[in-house]
Amino acid sequence: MSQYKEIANYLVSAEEERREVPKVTVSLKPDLSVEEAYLVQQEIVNRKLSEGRRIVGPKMGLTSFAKMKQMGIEEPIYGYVFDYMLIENGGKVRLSDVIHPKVEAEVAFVMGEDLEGPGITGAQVLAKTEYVLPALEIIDSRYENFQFTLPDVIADNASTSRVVFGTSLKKPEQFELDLIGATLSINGEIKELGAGAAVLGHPAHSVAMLANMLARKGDKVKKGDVILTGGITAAVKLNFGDIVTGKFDGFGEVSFTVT
Ligand code: 0L1
Ligand code: MG
Repeated sequence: MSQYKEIANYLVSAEEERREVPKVTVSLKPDLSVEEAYLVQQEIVNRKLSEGRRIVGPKMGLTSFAKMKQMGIEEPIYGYVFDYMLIENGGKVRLSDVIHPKVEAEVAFVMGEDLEGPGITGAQVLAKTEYVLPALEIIDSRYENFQFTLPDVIADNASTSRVVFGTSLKKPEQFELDLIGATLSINGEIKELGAGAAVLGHPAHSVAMLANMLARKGDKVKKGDVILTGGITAAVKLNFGDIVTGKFDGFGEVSFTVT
């Protein structure tokens, strides 16, 4: 078995057994590079597909300039959302299904056509988008204390765990997505807020960058993909009993309860 597959199995076991594990770079592979980390991530994707899971869409992470500066990186990262990660709007996230979850508010895109990089622009993304919708992403690093290096978090499928999509589908031309304000409340108290511009200046730039990054491995954004573009707000830790609500100005509301 390749070392990438071994690391992928290590991370999938942590996810399935709901336990945090030491970072890959602590001892399994201290010299793991970003390129190798994406090969590990691909092994995770292959394993889930072979188990009958379906990809909902790729997602972007670390898209705020603040997070990129904090991690010392110049471009965001991507991972994949699978069907088993979906929670219905108004539904429940069970703490026993996850490790140490956090939530962030995001804008999602539903693609009406394929987007093949390199050279894709935000304007091209908007022209090929069928709908946009609000979402809450639950991230859940498999690593101890939610701490990692850049290769670690890429290998760990960008901490992807659960997603609640809103039920209001909007046409992208109805909105200036960079100006949409969002609040993230827990038990009625606003914990974080932000605007669409927190995502690389405009959420469409995030999808463009995703298409351009996927092109490096000969892949593309596909018609029908539902894409999380990155956090408008910082991520907030979840606790038992939390009622979580994301309100997006004129765009919709998304909520779930932690049980
Ligand atoms: O979706 C995200 O922005 C998460 C990317 C990975 C970083 C993290 O877990 O905070
Ligand atoms: Mg996210």
